[in-house]
Amino acid sequence: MNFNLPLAPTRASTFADKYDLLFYTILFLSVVFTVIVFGGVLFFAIRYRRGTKVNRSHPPHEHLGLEITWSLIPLLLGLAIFAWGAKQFIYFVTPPKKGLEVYCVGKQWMWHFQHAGSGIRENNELHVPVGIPVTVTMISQDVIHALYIPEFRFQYQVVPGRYTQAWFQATKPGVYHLFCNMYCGTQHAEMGGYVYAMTPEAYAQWKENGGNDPQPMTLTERGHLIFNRFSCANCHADQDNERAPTLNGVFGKKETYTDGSSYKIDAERLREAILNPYKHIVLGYGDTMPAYQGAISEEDLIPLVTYLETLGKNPTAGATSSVNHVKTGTGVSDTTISSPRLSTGVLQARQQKFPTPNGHNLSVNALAAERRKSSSQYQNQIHP
Ligand code: HEC
Ligand SMILES: [Cu+2]
Repeated sequence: MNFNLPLAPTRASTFADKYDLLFYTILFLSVVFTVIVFGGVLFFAIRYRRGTKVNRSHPPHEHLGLEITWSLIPLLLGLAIFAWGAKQFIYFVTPPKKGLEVYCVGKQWMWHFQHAGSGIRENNELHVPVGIPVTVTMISQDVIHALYIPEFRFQYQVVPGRYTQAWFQATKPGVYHLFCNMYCGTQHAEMGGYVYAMTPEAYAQWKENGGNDPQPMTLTERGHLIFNRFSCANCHADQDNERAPTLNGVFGKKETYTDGSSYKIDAERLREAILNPYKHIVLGYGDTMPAYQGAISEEDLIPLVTYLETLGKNPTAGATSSVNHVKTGTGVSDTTISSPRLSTGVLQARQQKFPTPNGHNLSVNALAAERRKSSSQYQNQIHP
C-alpha cells in the first residue's frame, strides 16, 4: 500500500501496512457515509425549502425496504470492520516465537528498556534491527502509561502490576519517535525518546559493543546479582529445607498452595510470589517470606525473574545456600500445617535465628510477627 495522507507518519513496520489499510478503509467508509447523510440533508433542505414548487402530497411515512437496507448494510459493514480489527489486534499482541525480546519499564517520566539475553539496558532509547520481530514485554513502575511508536503503528498500554506484550518488526532503517501516549502526570509530554531501527549488521555491531550500557551484563547475570543482593539464598537453597522450598526448577513446575489452589509457575506467578508471597503460600510452608513489594523495582524484577527461570536448568546457575541447613528434630509436630514436605523439625526451624538482609538476627516467627506489624515499615527496614 502506497497511499498516505500528508502529515501522517511514514510506515516503518510490517504492522504499519496492515494497520493503515484498516485505518484508511474506516476513513473511506466514514467519508462515504458522511457524504450520503449530509448530502441527503442538504438536498432535501434545498429541494423542499419554503416557497419551492414541489409535490408535497402523500409524504411517505414508512418504507420497510429502505429501512432494512439502511440498517443491514451498516450493520454488516460494522461487523466486518470489527472482525478485521479484532484479527489485527490479536496479530499485534501475539508475538511470534522467534525474534528478539525487549523488556520495557515505564515510569514517571521515562522509558527504561532491557534486552533479553544480552541484558543491555537503555533509557529513552531503543535499538532494534530491521527485518526481525521484536517482542516488547511492558510494565509500569507507577501509573498507567502507553508505549507509542507512530512509524510502527505500535501503541500499547503499560500498566502497573501486570506484564503486557506486543510486537513489531521494523522494515526501514531510521530513527523514529517514541512517546508516552497516556497522560501520566506533569512531565508526561517529556516522556519520550527514540527508536533506532538499524540494519542487522549495524545492530550486531552495536550489540557487540554492549550498546551504550556502561555495565553490560546478561539478564541472567544481573538477576543473579540481585538474588544475592536481597539475600534470597538465606532461605532458598539447592533443596527444600525448613526455611523455604528450593527454587531449582521452579519455573514451569506445577505448585500446590495452602489455599488448595495449584498453578503452573510462569513469569507472572514468580513476580507475584516475590512481591506478595502471602497471596498463595506453598503447601508445607508458612507466611515467612518477606514481601518485596516496593523494595524490588520492576527494573530489577525483570532480571531476577529471568534468573529464577534458569534455575535448575543450567547446573552452574543454581542457587547456593549461604546458611547451614537447619537441624531437624524428632517427635515435634506442627498442628497448623500438614504437608508431606514439612519435616518434623519445623518448630525448631522456626525458632532458629538467621540473618536478615540487613544483618539483624531474627527468628522466622519474629520476622513474620514484625512483618505483620507493618508490612511497609518492614520493607523499609530490610531495604533502607
Ligand atoms: C525469610 C526466608 C525467605 C527469604 C529471605 C526469601 N524467601 Fe522466597 N519463600 C520463602 C518461603 C517460606 C516460601 C514458601 C511460602 C510462600 O509461598 O510464601 C517462599 C516462596 C518463594 C517463591 C514461590 C515458590 C513456589 O514454588 O511457588 C518464590 C518464587 C520465592 N520465594 C522467591 C524468592 C526470592 C526471589 C527471594 C529474594 C528476593 C526470596 N524468595 C526470599 C522464604 C523466603
Ligand atoms: Cu507516561
